[in-house]
Amino acid sequence: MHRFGLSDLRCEYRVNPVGIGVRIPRFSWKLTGTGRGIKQSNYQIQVSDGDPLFQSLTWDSGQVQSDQSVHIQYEGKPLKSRTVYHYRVRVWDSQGRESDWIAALWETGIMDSAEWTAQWITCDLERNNRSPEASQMLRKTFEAGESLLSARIYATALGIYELELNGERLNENKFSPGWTSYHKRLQTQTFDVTDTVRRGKNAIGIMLADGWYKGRIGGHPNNFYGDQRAALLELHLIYEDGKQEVIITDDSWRVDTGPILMASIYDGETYDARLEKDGWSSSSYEDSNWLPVSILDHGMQMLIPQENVPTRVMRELKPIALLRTPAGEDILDFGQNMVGWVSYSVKAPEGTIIELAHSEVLDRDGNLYTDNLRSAKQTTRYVCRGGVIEYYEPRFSFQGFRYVKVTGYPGEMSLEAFTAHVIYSALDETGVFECSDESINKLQSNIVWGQRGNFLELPTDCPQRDERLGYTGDAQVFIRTAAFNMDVASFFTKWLRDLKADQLPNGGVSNTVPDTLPGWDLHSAAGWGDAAVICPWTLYLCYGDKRLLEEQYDSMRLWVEFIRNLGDHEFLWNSGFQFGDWLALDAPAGSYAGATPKDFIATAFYAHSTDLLVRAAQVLGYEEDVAKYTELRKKVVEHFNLEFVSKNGRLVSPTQTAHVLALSFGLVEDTVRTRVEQSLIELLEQSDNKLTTGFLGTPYLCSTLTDIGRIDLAYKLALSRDFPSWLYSVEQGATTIWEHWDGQNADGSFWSADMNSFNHYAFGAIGDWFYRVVSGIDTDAEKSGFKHTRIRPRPGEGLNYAWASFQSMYGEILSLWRIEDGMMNIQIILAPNTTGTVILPNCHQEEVTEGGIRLAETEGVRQVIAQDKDLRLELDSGSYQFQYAWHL
Ligand code: RAM
Repeated sequence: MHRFGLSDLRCEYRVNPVGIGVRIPRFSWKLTGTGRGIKQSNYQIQVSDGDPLFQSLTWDSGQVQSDQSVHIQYEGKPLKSRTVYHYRVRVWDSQGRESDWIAALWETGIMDSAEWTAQWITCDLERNNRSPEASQMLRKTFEAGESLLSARIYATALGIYELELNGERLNENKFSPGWTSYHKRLQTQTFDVTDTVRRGKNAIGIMLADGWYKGRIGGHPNNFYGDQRAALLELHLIYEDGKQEVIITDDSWRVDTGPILMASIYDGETYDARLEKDGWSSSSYEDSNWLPVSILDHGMQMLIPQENVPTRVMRELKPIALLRTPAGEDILDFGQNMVGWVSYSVKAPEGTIIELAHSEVLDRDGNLYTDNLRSAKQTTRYVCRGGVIEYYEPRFSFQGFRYVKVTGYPGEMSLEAFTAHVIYSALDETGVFECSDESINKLQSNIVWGQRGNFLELPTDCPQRDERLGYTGDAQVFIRTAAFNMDVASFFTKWLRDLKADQLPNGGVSNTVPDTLPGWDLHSAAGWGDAAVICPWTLYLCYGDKRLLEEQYDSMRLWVEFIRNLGDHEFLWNSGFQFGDWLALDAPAGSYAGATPKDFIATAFYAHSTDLLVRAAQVLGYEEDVAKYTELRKKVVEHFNLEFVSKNGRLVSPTQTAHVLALSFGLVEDTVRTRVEQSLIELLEQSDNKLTTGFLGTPYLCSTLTDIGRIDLAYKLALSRDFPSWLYSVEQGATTIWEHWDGQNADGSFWSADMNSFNHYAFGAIGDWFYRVVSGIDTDAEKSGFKHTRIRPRPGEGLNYAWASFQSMYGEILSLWRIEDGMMNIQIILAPNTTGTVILPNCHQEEVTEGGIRLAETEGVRQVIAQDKDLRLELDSGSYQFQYAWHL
């Protein structure tokens, strides 16, 4: 008998989440076991409020006959705030085997904003003769009694904050409370401090900096969201006898400034260690010369328990070299473009100033290059206290860099003294793609590093220059790749709620979320605003998250209605602000927008978003909308053809992007389609098989070529090392994805100083093609979230093996192909409780074996159908090894 059980219990996608606010949380688990065809037949969930022994239950699902093992909704009594819920699950499989109970927990935060009793505290630094740029330190002492059962802090800030308790930094979270559309939604955090609070006197300290709230953002000077930082905190002490005490932020707190003289997301941090206030967050600290705080009337209605995963230091890197540049600068090379900060230790005389300037690249001469950062300074400055070995690490600013110019560091610099801390939202990595071409593997690594660098609180365009904004277009083109590489469900759920919160009353969508361009007319560009529809749909495909689709549905529909109501043509999108095919190589001189007409692109996206809206309405059973938007899409496609396609099938725009969008979004049919397919190939030939596409065309280029039967061309493009191509940047030594195809030329010069980030994931959307086409792992919209997986490995010239593994919510899905000694070997893994359709390329049933056994006799293979030159198999879960002679 095979082993059987379950593992990885999750509540709202997370293992033992603390401080969440979901009122009807959903549970997921994975079935484990060896062998094929593992299928859940029944499950049982029990939930108890505070009782790990499950003696009193708030919900018992009873034995439910169902194969559902993800997103099962809690159906017990209404949940209470600030409560630990234990839950346990057991399952039965189709052979009647029963698993053990597996238990986990989740804890609610303050779920209703009206429950907050604390007051917002602040201090007008300027009026109190303190520098307004300096970080505030706020503190309060309190007494705790005996026999404490639990202690929790609930907190948030206008700005970003860190907590200390009794002289200790509280936890690993960085940049709390994260970035949301602050006036509408502000996340609150929960910290378990049971072990840190002690009997007798205690002290809490809050460090508070500008962050996104008060710092400069995009083109805005300071104070974008507000001109006062503030903190809000409640400490709940619960004793064994049931007694409760609550310590809150109120006018009894004291405030002062300290060593952090300046902290800015873009510009860096200045820290004067001589101004440290030793022991400031311990109870014995003397604060009589600190200032009283003032109360800020800010309201509580925007408070929501944390939705995103927290931001953390996710890895650390050591410099690989110390460079002395022609300009005589000392530069640390960390070997990898990344995002985070650099810490170091130093022993130097009092007042020594050490400065670290961060940059992504060196210029042609090998000197530090910072022009592409525009106005962002990303420089940290530390003033030594003197006499001892000092350690410095910034707190409230992050940098995008590979190189660090160090000035003022005394004596010989040792690489050992410096560490780079890579910081991003603590997302689990779920995907691996690897193949026989090392440059492609490097490209895949660059894509993942781009995601690490730009998934800090929200999907940003870039992490280094004076933007770092949640550009919707970038997020939309990359989300599918992102969802393979990492578990981005909570991350995007939170971001989409901000998108919805910031959506204009007429359905328009800001080009950055949170909206940092308010009041401008520059919203709702095609391919940007469409994130409102594309992102929830993609999450539905990848995670089967129907609730999110439901939640976002109005926002999706409003977006389509916005387009419909725009301008004077109901079925064409030919007005409003547009970015076009951003940074395409066919852009006319002096423009960032490619040559494809903007109304062509916009109308294509109009049809695409309407199409996805129809699919969402189908999933949700909104029949009226299905009919209504099917009709609308038909009209849009009709008018697209009238406006942009000649009767004989010639597109008005002879660009690769125009052809790719028309084909990929299914806008042309029959003979017209055939002609458009042909012209795409001709266009490629004319440009010597070089791509010319920008942000909007590139993501669909290789998949379109694959769909029209020219996967050979897709392989050629993907494997090309010549400019312009993905591997060109790899050849130039890139360690992340460049914003522009020729960010840096072979001679070391730059295409421009202005729009030239070296960590911009948009073109990294090719990752999706690696996973979905080369290794061939794809979702099935009917049974989304990998309940059923379609696997179609697609070998091509230039590779002799490729494999991808993906940790779905059900467990691992793997596809590997390898051509060796004239044999094709294909390994497939389908997670327990799932099924798959697998297409074995180029073979006949008789010649295929699985684990040495003929297909007809293979356990788990339910159906074999010959399909063109391929073989289509319907498989049960499990691991399979197929083999057959490979001849083309
Ligand atoms: C640039 C951003 C981003 C792009 C917009 C249009 O400045 O970096 O990538 O989406 O503009």
